[in-house]
Amino acid sequence: MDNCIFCKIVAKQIPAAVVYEDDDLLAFKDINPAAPVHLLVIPKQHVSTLSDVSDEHTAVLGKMLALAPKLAAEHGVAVTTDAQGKRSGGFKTLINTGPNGGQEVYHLHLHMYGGPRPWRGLG
Ligand code: DGP
Repeated sequence: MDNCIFCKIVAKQIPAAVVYEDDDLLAFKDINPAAPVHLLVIPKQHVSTLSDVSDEHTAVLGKMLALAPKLAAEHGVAVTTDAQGKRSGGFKTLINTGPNGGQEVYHLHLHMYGGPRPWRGLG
């Protein structure tokens, strides 16, 4: 898609700190991180928003979500449970959709936030 910044990252026309790539997905570090770990997972195929997905996108959406805990483990922010059963760590996933959803880049992306709090502007 012309003039889509994330399509340009997929095409390696502009640089990004890529942390994962396969035939369908790319994941890279957010340029303006709101948390110690802030990654973006995108489909390589251009889809503007979550409102634009259809049944053909179900598999890639599932892959995006399933990648998040793998990235969390690789970046040290997975949920862990101690011998007493107390959980620590963990991460947040978020998809902003449209103007009221706070979406700024119109190429579907899943935010993955983690690491020690506080995080900027996130609950
Ligand atoms: P959203 O508001 O959900 O559309 O968030 C878009 C995110 O994309 C925002 O956190 C900043 C990030 N971003 C924007 N442009 C670039 C870029 O050129 N490179 C990288 N790595 N991230 C970008």
